Amino acid sequence: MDRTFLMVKPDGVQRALIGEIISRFENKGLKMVAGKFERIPEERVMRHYAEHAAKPFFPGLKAYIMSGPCFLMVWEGKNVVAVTRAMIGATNPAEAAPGTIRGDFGMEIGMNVIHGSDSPATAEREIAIHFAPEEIAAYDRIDEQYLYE
Ligand code: IDP
Ligand code: MG
Repeated sequence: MDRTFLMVKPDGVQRALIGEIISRFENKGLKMVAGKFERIPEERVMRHYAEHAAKPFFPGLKAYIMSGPCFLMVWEGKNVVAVTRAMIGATNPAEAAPGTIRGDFGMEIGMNVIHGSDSPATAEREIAIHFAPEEIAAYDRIDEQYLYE
């Protein structure tokens, strides 16, 4: 089954949105297979956001992600990367469609509540940065026969 890396960012944690966000993905039919609550060490923040390291917003992004604990997750489901990116919405919450997480819960691009991998290859890379294989627990959900044809 396809996997992705999702993370409630420090603003989402402080605004007590972890439960709401998990509920959205659970209700959709996706399956959480790993989760942990932590302040991400600098070295992993740098690896995670390596593609943005040279951009002008990077110092602010790094300070934001390290400003408090995050809730890091691995989720499984058919086409999970595209499905969760659609549910998360556009990068800038001011432009994200209503009904998406960023559209419903954010105001500005620098405080956009949640991260989601943008491709299957990115997902594999990001999962490996944040989780050891033994932290991921595969299992069957009892409703899978009514989620998948
Ligand atoms: P994404 O999270 O929707 O994939 P990316 O372009 O990969 O968006 O940017 C990564 C993160 O960097 C964003 O989620 C946001 O937190 C931050 N970011 C991106 N662009 C800006 C900006 O112009 N100003 C401030 N922060 C930004
Ligand atoms: Mg991205």
